[in-house]
Amino acid sequence: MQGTIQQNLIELTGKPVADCTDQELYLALLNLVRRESEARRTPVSGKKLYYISAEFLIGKLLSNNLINLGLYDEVKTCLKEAGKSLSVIEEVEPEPSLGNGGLGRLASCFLDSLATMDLPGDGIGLRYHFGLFRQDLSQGVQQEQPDPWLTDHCWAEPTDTVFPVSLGGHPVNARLYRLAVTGYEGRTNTLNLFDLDTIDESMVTEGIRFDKTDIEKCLTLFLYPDDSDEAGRLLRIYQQYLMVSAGAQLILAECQERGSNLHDLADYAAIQINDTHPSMVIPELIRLLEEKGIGFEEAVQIVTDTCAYTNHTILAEALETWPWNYLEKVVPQLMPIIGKLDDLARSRTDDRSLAVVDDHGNVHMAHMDIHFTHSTNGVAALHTEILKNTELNGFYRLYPDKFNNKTNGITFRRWLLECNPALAAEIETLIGPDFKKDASRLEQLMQYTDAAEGDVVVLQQFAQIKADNKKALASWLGEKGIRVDPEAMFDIQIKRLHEYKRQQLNLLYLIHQYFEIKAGHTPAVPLVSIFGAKAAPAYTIAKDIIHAILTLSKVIAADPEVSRWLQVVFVPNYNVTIAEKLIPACDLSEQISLASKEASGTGNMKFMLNGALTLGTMDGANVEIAELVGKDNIYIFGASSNQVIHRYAAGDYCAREWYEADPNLCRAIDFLTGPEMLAAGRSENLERLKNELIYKDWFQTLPDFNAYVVRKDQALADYAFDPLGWSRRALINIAKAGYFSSDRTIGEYNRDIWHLTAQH
Ligand code: GL7
Repeated sequence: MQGTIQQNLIELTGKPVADCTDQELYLALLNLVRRESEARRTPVSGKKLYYISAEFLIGKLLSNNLINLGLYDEVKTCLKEAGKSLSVIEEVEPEPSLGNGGLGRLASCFLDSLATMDLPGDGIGLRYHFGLFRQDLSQGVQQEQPDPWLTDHCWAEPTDTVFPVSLGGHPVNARLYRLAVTGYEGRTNTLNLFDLDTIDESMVTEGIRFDKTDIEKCLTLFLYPDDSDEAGRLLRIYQQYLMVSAGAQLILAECQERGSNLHDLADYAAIQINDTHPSMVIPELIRLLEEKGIGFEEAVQIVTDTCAYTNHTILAEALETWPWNYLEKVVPQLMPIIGKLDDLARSRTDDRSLAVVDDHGNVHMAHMDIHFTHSTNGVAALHTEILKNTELNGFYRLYPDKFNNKTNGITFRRWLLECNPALAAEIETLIGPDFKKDASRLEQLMQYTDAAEGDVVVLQQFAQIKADNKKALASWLGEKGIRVDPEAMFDIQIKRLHEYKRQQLNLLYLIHQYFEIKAGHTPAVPLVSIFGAKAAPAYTIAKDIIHAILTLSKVIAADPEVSRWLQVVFVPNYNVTIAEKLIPACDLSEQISLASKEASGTGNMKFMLNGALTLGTMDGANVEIAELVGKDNIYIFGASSNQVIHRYAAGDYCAREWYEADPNLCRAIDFLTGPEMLAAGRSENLERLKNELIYKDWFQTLPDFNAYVVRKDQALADYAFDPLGWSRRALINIAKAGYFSSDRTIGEYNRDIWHLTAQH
């Protein structure tokens, strides 16, 4: 950078820093970051990765980019000297809600690691105008509102590049927007987002309603538009096709520019298909290659060699299948190709369950991915084993060499350096700065976890950082009118609202605790239980769970006898920015999914890195966390994945029997529709949830209830009676978190799947 920060800001704003508004400073910093990011762009030679994903949950970018460019401290000081505050200026930046959960956040962590490791790797996605939605809880139930982020000045910049895409036979132009992704002391890559010029934001009325049939006006308004009707499902296919068709054209154009003759495409591009949303890129690439004169069989081979597929879930709902006649409406040009791919797949195996098109005419996107890419990976060790042994066993037997595991990771730049600067500074004092780029160095912190006298000081310092972070969170909540006691234990469950993640199990515990306190059995320490979660707009029970938590929160707040010991907080509109405030302040991390159902989880890793202990089931990456920290430094409970899989297979799980057999459970569930809750909440939602738990309970909450209560109470007691031991165990978690750096994950993808060379 030329000149000081101050000189640059004066040049960009035309006045002294002290005279600028926060808005002006935000824009100036945005432009400064852009300039510096562009200066780090170098032309790519040879192979580049294209990570195609319906979601990129990028979070706010200003601080992150300043850190990665090495400008953060200087900017902060310069602003402070002029009486300004970077954290206040950051408030000006809207957070783009271009993702739904871990899958989208993972994609963003991967982009950060790629750039940091000097690997040429770009993202391809869509420029949704209103993102997922903004969650409003003011009425005691979730209401969805648009979440606009496209202001005049925004990180994604329009380009003159447009690609023609045919949607249901109608030609449209997909415009390319580019967003610079700057690595930590690394190269600058690009997130490519596509959009139509014809989108009409004014179509949205009454929350997030709009006419889903007017494709050219509505296509990119929202991520995951409601697909409970046919128009919604067709809209999703239109979105997916816009993304992959424009993306495939971009890839081919760039590769040809770099010297590819397309026959050798696999030497110029690695394409990672992030879950099944981008799966149509397979037939689309084949179509484009055929248009350029390459025969079908060769095109299939080229695409197979170029593409790889990541599976992120075993839940059937996310393994997309589209009826043939839907696809025919949206992408008639792909149907002959999908038909031929189906023939080809059937020629490879007699097992009809592995077909691309099943006997009912449904197209199985994941099946197409596995047949016609060279790699299929799961996202945590247990998840990959379950795919190989049960869910995708037929495919594993057909293509054993295609299957591999890539345990997820998180970028430590955002999830430690940015969100917890005090902790990062303390670690740097103890072990030096190398952990920022080589996370395995955190292991050196183990030397401070011995019980030796001298370490007490270090442990107390870590405890003090946690206490300060809790106070900071308490004051942030206080500004929103929520008062919490920072001396209490902070217990946090933040993630999408889904029955398999079992926020309802946590809810039942809190009700149980309410009764215990009423009976004079107070917990070992006051507990602040914090939730953050969005429910899919059409997911009724998920919304009922939110309502029940909000109602319980009110009931407890109105009861001084209980609220001295227990507080329940639901933070509205959970997003990346809020996660960055909550995670550094957490004592106990709730990772309580039904074993076998959470593919990996990545919040679990963020909490561990920030010195929280995990209360969890042996599911997803929790299994690897438990192996790394040892069983004394994590609270594990509940049925194992094998037990759960067998229980499903036996088909004899009866929730009602558990409800009737356990008086504590019965008392907690009945409370949902007791007089206290009905006085504060809505009977329709509460009754429905109660019935769901007693008569369905698809995710086996009730069998794990007792074990959960016991383990959680144990955690409370350990925290209360052995604070030093708690700090020691928290530090062990930090020291062992290095494995979960997304740099490690990206290193493995590159070693086994992509084979890119670092280029600075
Ligand atoms: C998810 C999984 O549910 C989650 O366990 C995993 O950590 C994440 C990233 O691999 O992918 N799959 C999915 O569809 N979403 C996820 O978060 C939305």
